[in-house]
Amino acid sequence: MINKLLIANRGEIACRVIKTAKALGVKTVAVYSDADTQARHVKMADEAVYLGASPSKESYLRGELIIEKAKQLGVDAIHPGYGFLSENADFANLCSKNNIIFVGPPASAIEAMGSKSAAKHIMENAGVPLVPGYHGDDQDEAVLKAAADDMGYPVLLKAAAGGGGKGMRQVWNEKEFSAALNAAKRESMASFGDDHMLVEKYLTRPRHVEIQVFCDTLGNGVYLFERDCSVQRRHQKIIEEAPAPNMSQDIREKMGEAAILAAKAINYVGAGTVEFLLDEDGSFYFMEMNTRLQVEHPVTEMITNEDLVQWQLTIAEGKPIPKQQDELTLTGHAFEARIYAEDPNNEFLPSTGTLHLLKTPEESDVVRVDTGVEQGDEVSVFYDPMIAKLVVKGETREVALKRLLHALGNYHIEGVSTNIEFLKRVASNEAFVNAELTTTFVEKHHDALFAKAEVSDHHKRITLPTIALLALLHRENTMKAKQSETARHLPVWRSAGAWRANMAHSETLTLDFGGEADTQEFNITHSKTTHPLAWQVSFDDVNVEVMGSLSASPDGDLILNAEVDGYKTQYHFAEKDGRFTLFNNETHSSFSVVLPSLGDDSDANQDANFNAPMNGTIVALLVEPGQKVEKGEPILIMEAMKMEHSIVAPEDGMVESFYFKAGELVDGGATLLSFAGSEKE
Ligand code: MV4
Repeated sequence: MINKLLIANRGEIACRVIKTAKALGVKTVAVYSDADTQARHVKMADEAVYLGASPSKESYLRGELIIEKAKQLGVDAIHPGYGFLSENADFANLCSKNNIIFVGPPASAIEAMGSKSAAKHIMENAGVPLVPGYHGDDQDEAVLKAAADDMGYPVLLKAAAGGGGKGMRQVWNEKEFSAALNAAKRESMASFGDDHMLVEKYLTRPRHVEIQVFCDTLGNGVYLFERDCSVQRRHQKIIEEAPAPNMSQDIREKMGEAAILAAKAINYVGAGTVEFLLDEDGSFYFMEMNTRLQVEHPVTEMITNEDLVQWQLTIAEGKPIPKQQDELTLTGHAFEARIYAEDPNNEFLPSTGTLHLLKTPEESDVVRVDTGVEQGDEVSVFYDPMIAKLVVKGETREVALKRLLHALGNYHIEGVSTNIEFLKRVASNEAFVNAELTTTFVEKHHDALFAKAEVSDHHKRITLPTIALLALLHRENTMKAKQSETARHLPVWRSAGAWRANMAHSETLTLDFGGEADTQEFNITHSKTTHPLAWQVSFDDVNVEVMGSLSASPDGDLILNAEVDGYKTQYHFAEKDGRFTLFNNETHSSFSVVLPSLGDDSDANQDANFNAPMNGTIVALLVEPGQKVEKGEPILIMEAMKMEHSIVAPEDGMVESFYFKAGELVDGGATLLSFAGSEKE
């Protein structure tokens, strides 16, 4: 009986395993490194033990330390998750030697699947279909070439010690064979210290279809149908789905039975995944077997309504698999999109930083977010930059896909680059919608997936004016807040075109959207309507009235209710260090306000403008003409629109003369004073 479970992992899978353990009343122990001291999985577990420094080999890969901690805490079982020690036969053996249940397959099964060529020999003997090819020990070039000639070109050279796409090379005709073979052997020796090669018939448009299998210690084995993981980039899965689209029941059953054959061939126990290449003609071929719970297991849970971690724990306790094959049903369709902190515009390199905005789609029985992070967490360089898995289901693939797109539209992250926009592109791509899936999907549709986003009419006529509205409303709020702090001397205007609250004349508002020269200027005039928070916004051929209000929801989300040219809708927004993010299901935009530069003295005076921005009354002259003043020092206060405003010195210097006395009325636009910068004195 498992009463206490240690999860030898981190991130979303650790949280996911803890969730099921808690539901079963199993006590949980988390492990953590320096970087994960405040991590979500540590907070979710009943207990947590420190392993060491952030690099995995100094923490999460320290098998002996993990065992030692497990024994100290009276742990019955260890769940390895995926990655880290999950397919480490030595660690599985170490658990057994210390009478700790390893929630996974026997070490012998892990070892058997560790070598791709050994795995193929085992499967060949078990009658599992393999891609036509040569997997022999005789590595003489003539033997390999003869095999290639016999099966016909194109062929694929694969490093026996390789995997996950490493050490593969296509050969399109016999003339290329010798050079390609020697290059592939050199690469394999350099990468894996071994240059054994397999030669296979190259399937040019295969699908990656994998079968979820479960075997118990009593000889039972079932498959929980299939997942299509064809949409990959450089062997990184992007979106997975279950079941595989357009999969016939006949092929499903044949593939499932082949997967069970494969599992039984290695006396498998626990959760396993048998990967196949599915060719266009419906034939399928064993690729490899993964001896762990896969990242994408949630789509299988969605269509079977089974908890696969609960199955793992049940089997690890020596009990039979919870259901027989004929009790398992496939209902609906599910997708999983992997949300990554990476930059699709920069070779998908990982993006690190603080998740200062993390707004996830609302969860339900059809929308699930498996994540290991919370708002404010750091995405570090030490680990896989996965932020979450977004999993949705629907009665049909079409419904599920619509839900996926909608949920992606409600996933908002600031602080790191993410692949969310890229995921939306994939999910809305016509070929994807039509389930035209092959492992070459991303390269085949590269231009569509990576084209620069066009500025839509909606973005130009609604979103951009809304962004200007947010900037203006936020300024108003800031002004009022400061006013209430009796900060009367507010440098609300410091030079032409600067920010001015409640002004009654036009100004230029410049917003910076990031990227080179990606700024937009807006001409703003205070609308003639009676509404105090309405403006006329114009740029290019757009000229609309905007109005709205800012508020906070009960759970603290900041909300903008906007009306642009009569179109009303609601947005969430965030602001941090002057950078704004505005978002709703249709929109996600980040920007900052470009304040006119007052920094360099050379143009301070040219830009500085001492004109009354509106009708008002001079309240006080704060310095004497000729008196030296410092940059930013208040020099005049006037009252306008029931608010006091001050003009501050744009630089060190002095007021030469004032043109009005305290108490005098001034017209908007009247020059109030003349100023000489210190350089000119
Ligand atoms: C293949 C293949 C086409 N023909 N074998 C890629 C990594 C490893 N899982 C095996 N892989 C492939 N083996 C033959 N005979 C195409 C791939 C392949 C691939 C397979 C599954 C998912 C994505 C892939 C991306 C590129 C190539």
